[in-house]
Formats: sequence, structure tokens, C-alpha cells
Amino acid sequence: MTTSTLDHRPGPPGTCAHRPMVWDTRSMVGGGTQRTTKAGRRIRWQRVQRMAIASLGIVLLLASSPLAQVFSSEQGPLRLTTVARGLEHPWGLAFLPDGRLLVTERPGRLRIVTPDGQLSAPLGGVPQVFAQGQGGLLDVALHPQFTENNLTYLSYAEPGAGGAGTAVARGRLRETHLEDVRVLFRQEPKVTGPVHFGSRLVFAPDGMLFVTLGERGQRDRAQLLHEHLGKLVRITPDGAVPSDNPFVGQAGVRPEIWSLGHRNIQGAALHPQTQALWIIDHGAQGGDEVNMPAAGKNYGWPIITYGRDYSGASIGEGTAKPGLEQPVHYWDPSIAPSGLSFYTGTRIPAWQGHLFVGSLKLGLLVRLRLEGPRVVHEERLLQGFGERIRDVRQGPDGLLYLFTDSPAGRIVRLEPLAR
Ligand SMILES: [Ca+2]
Repeated sequence: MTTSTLDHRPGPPGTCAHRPMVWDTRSMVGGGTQRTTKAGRRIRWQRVQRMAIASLGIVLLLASSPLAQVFSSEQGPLRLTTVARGLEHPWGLAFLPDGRLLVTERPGRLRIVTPDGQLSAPLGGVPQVFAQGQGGLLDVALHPQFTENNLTYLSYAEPGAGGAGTAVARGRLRETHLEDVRVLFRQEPKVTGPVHFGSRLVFAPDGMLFVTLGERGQRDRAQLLHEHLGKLVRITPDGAVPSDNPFVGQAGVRPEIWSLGHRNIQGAALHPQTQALWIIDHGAQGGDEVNMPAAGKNYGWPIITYGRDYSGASIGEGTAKPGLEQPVHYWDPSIAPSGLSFYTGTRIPAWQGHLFVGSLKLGLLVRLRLEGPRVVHEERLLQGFGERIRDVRQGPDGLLYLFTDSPAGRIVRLEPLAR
């Protein structure tokens, strides 16, 4: 009668969705003498209807498949589902108390996204950004008492005299805009060039705000304490210098500095037990690092690194030197990391306390199992996904949310697939 056009690839027995479906009316009615009887015609018609309904179900299933992909993992199959699409280089994410998502797009837009993927119009009040290269609107974070004060923090590449530099602004979030916006921090000095702005925003349990930065492609200046290039800084929620910052009171030193010798920190998160800050520092060709930055310490860039320059030339003096900190973990060759999250949810209990890192270059998600401060196992999840991953965050539902970095970027959710 007809042949299904759904999928003509041969499949193993029993996988009907992958087997050519041939509607053979003789086999439907059992063949033989019933074929010409009235009862036989009725039975045949009912079976055709049932087959048509079954076939429609398969069509709908296949039609919906681009929304979900299944990947294997050491903890069983995982399903990746699209939550929202049509975002231009989404970069940072905050989960609002009402279940919606506050999302930045690198060209300079801030949007509210509903759990079913509806994008708001761009919110007003966002500062002008330097939207070139790696620059633009970067991270977003909510004040720890956001439910009372609506204070919302943005990090971004700010244009100005000399070029551009990373800045932090905050405002009160309203439904359509930010109000009372003011700039709390400016990386000094502004320099030319479109690379290495960082930047993630993390509130520590003591209420202070960590702001991760990059060295703006001026690698030696990551070691200069009178500049913010290549530093991790710590400020109060109002932008002041905390009195217990490590270099407070030292002449010729920027007092916002927490740690130095960083290249481009694009991931940061608090450890769920120790509450210490962990960061991801994006290396050159090799030498991406996980660090646990302590007050006043020097993380070595560009004096020590496990990577080489993109030209293949060596950088600095080697991989270790007294007075310079070693990373918790490093990658060589590099994975081009962005986004960092500790998993604390219950949906995949085996992942509790593990660290998740997005990879831009490889288009996958890295899981790191820790024993204390040491990385003891690495799994590369979503092999073959192939889309650059800019950020990874745990949602209030205990699932991981990822951003794909593209002109048509998506928010995708990773969840266990019941076996
Ligand atoms: Ca280092």
C-alpha cells in the first residue's frame, strides 16, 4: 500500500522506528478468505487507522528530537534539552527568585527569559559596552539580599580614554529596566585591544564581591601591583575597598587586588563546603588552570605556565618558581575553558561536590571529581556536541544549565535520562 518515509536505514529487530514500515494489508487482515468479506474490510480499516496513529506518533517524536539530544556518561545517559534559543552570544546568567532567568548577551543586552524560553525585550539602563572581540556585556549577579533590594550587578567591557577595560555596574532590577545604575569599579588602566576582559562576579559568604579580570593581552602587566590588569579583585557590595584586602595600606598598590598573575579568568564559583573561591584561568596554547586564589598570592602568569604561546614559542621561565603558586589542576593541551560550577543537586547524586567546566574550543563539558583540593578524575561529557560552551550553572531545580556561544546561542539543560 505505502512505505513509511520516516527513516529507511536498516535497524536491528524490534527497533521499529528505524525499520522501513511496509503497510501490507494482507498481513494486517491475516490474509486469505477474510479479504473480501465486510467484516474483513472493517478489521482492515481499523488496523490501517491504528497504524496511521502509531505512525503519526513517530513523526511527532522525530520532529521534536532536535530539541533534545542524548549523551552517554559514566553515570548513565543524559538528555540535553533546549530551554531558550535566539540569544546572541549569551555570556552570564542569574536565576531570579521567581524562576525566570536573567541573561546577558555579549553585544550589550540584558534579558529576562521565562522557564519556557520566552525572551523579554532588552532591558533598559544597561551601560554602554565595548562590544568588540571578547569584549561586551559579560556576567550578571544578584545581591545576596536581592529579594529585599533588587540590586543587580553587571560586569562588562567599558569603552573610554585609552581603549577599554572591565567595569562593574549595579542597578535595581525592574520589569523592563535597571534603575539607579552606577559604576562601582573600573579596571585601570584602559588599554587598546579586544581580548582578555574576564569576567565573572561572585558574592562570597562574607558579603564581599569577587570580580575576575583578564590581563587585556598585556601579559607582563599581570605582575604589576599598581594596575588591575591580570588581577582578581574584591570589593564591597557598594564598590568600596574592604579593609581586610591583602594589599590595603601598601604604597603604590591598587587596594582592590585580591590576587595577581592571572591571564583571563572566565569562570568562578564558591566551593560548597569550604566556601572558598575557585577560578578557571584561560591559558594560551596549553596551560588552562583551575586555581583556588588566596589573599595576596601570585598565580604566576606570565612567569610560569604549563602552556606555550600560540606561535609555539615558550613563555616565561618554566612551570614552577618559588613564591609563585601552582594550580590545582591544569590542561595541556588546552580546553579553552569558560564557566565554572560546583554541583550540589540531588538529581545526579554521584556528581555532588564535582566541578563542571565549559569548553569553548572542544564544544563539551568537563566534570572534575575532587578529593579535598585535588582533582582525581576528569570526564569529558557531551562528546560530539560541538557547540562552544560559554557558561555552566546549576539551576534551582538541581540541573545544570549551559550557554552555547554563538550568534544564535541557546540555553540548554542537562538532566539524567531514566533508564
Ligand atoms: Ca598559574
